[in-house]
Amino acid sequence: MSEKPIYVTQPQLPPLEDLIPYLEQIWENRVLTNRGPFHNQFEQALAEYLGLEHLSLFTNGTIALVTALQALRIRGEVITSPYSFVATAHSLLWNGIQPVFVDIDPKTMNLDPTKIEAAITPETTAILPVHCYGNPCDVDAIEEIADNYNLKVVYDGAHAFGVQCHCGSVLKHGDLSVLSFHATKVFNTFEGGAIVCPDAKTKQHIDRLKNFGFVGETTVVASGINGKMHEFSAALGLLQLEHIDAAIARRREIDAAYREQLAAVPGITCPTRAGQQVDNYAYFPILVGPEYPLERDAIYEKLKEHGIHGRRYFYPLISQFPMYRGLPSARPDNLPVATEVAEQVICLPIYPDLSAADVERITGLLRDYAQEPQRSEAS
Ligand code: T4K
Repeated sequence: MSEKPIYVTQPQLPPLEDLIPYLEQIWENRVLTNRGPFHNQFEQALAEYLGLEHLSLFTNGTIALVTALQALRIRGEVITSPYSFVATAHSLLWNGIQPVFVDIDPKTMNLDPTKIEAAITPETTAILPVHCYGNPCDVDAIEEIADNYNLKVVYDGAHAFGVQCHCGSVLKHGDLSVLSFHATKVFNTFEGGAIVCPDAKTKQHIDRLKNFGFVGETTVVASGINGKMHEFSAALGLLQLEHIDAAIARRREIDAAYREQLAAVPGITCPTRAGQQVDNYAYFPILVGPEYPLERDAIYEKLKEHGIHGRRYFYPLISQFPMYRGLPSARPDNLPVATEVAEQVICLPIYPDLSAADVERITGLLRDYAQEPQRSEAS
């Protein structure tokens, strides 16, 4: 097998020569971090691009999540999705909060709002839903529950860069929303993240929290953390904004090609993107059902033999990791939909530089395996 490996994603980067002037400026003025000029410029430009008024840049999405929970002083129990990257629940543990896992909706793969109320106890203080794969959560239903029970809502919007639902940016919902600009995301600053804030006062509080809690030179008002984005990431972010629309447009073509080429393959489901008015095509999950001759893990391994490295996002469920599996809400019988989806999912490669020929090669293999007579024995 001599072909170049294809990974689930490949970071999008601007032309290197375009970055040099930015680096020269950093070298010239020697401001590397702590709200430097590129940080402030990028913060504003990003808010404008996303159609938001207030956001605070962070060093990564995980520290942003931890800080968002701190900012709202969330304690006790928080209802969240088991079907996500482990950072979602880890941000709760880092705040001494107990996660309470609630099952997902099979269509959106997001928290199922009809199952949230049954999980609320006197200790519940908030809901931490995830816009999984960039599919918007049912924000209206979640807001109604939160209002009825006086709960805060922090959205993990790590996958939801640029996504708009029925009322504009999906990131406007909840008390706070968190973004990730990790290398593997639709929009990257190498590492990076942000908290979307409802108003200037909240942003000011969060700006302080990400800078150790400092106000001025000698006063510390909170036990803050170091969550600041540095100048290199911010400069890169400014450049990345110039290319993001073209990148998402290319992702859209790849998404459409996969759907068309896999439509007639029995046992392979391409979940429809649900509820986006504007989509970002962040991931391309497929579900491998019992009608397909090979089990999910067998396909995953066979594709790897051909240099195609899909990923089983999100298997195992967060609730199956050692620090969570003892929780009552982590039992698989409490999470039947998430458990089944996690057993069936593979995210296929999707990124702007993936060629049409590569997509055809991947779908061709999946069509070939579909010809096999029956599920192969354990392999
Ligand atoms: N909430 C949610 C819902 C999230 O999905 C995430 C992160 C977070 C919160 C936390 O945000 P951050 O703190 O990360 O900002 C990756 C990412 O590390 C992680 O950011 C992401 N979610 C998660 C879904 O995926 P891995 O362990 O799969 O990454 P890795 O290194 O195996 O990368 C996958 C493939 O991407 C590689 O096989 C090759 C390619 N790749 C990766 C990197 C890092 C590159 O080509 N270049 C690169 O630099 O977790």
